[in-house]
Amino acid sequence: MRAQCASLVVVCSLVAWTTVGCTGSEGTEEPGGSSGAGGAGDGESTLRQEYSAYFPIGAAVDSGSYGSHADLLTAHFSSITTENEMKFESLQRSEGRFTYATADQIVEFASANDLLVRGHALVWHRQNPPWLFSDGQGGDVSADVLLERMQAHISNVVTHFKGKVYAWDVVNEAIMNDGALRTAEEEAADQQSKWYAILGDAYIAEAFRTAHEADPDAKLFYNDYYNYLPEKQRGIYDMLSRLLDEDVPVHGVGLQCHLSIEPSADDSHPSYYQTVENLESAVELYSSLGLEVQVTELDVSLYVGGVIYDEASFYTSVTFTEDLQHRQADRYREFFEMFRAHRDVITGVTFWGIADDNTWLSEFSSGRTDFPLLFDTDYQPKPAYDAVIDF
Ligand code: 9MR
Repeated sequence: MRAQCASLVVVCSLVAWTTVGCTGSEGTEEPGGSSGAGGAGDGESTLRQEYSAYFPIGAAVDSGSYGSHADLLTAHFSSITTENEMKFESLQRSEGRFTYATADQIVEFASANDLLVRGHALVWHRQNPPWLFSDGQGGDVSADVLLERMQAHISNVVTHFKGKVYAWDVVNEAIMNDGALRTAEEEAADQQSKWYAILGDAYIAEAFRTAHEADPDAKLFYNDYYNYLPEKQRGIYDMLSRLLDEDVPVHGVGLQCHLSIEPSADDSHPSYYQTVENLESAVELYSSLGLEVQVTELDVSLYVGGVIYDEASFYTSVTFTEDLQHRQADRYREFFEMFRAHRDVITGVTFWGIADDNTWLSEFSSGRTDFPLLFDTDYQPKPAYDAVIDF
């Protein structure tokens, strides 16, 4: 029964995608070259076209980048995700006052340009407004009140974007590296979950139920990182399996996929396990539950896990040599081969940004810059782009 429902979801998603995807993926010329401000030149094929028979290709956008990168976005992408603009603190900074203006502008741009919209993220342990978990007197709010606040937020937001946002990351990052649920006891403060502290694991099922009630047509995702870690992968699988057994309306799993140019050499570092095989096993495991899978936040950093970098070794446009550009391209190529091989269950691949001038990986206060996407800081296609489009 479970598998049947989910394959219906996959079919529906493909039908929906076909209606927005470009027809005629007959581009004959080599990509690259005279792409002007980053859009494709005449006769050049685009990512959107080349992948129209596979899955939508998405990009995370922010309040500025959807305008500044409009040429690239509309030429190459068929889906967008708001990078920060639909997070709890962005939409309900003070209780009961919803601020939709920025997100609405992005959604209008998407609808004017035939782009699907993924909503990110309804319930997360980060980027929440201070009032959310507070009783207003210095303590935590009660479980009853927090549950009401969560339901009110999800209902309001999902209803507001009904028919415009086709998929939601409903719960983000609820599982730790060892496969256990994220609790309030995690060592680092920024890893702790107040949702779990106050509501226990019940918040997860309730979040999905509330979102489904608000928009029964939206696809509801559980989204997380490090899916290549065997224990985390098993923990996510077990949680999803329990949710499905309880008839909780979860339709898919998001694999964030913040990758590095190579796996870590240090076996105590999570990215030691960052191989195509390990990620593929996550795709197979989750889809065996009848769930669809989306790659939701893809990028390939130049920095390798477990290696210590300092100002002198931070990459710049000069030290991002041709050799490195081609190694990054090879890394993209091997993952995309796997994604394409699983197009029956992978229903979207989204990059976490558009071009290298605007990436969360260069947000560090240390000044560390990174070059993790397919288009360079001048919006021109990189070798990584060729690796993804030539197959
Ligand atoms: O890209 C986002 C960045 O601009 C924010 O500063 C950061 C704050 O937490 O969140 C980033 O996006 C994250 C996403 O929401 C969830 N998965 C990890 C992403 C990168 O940190």
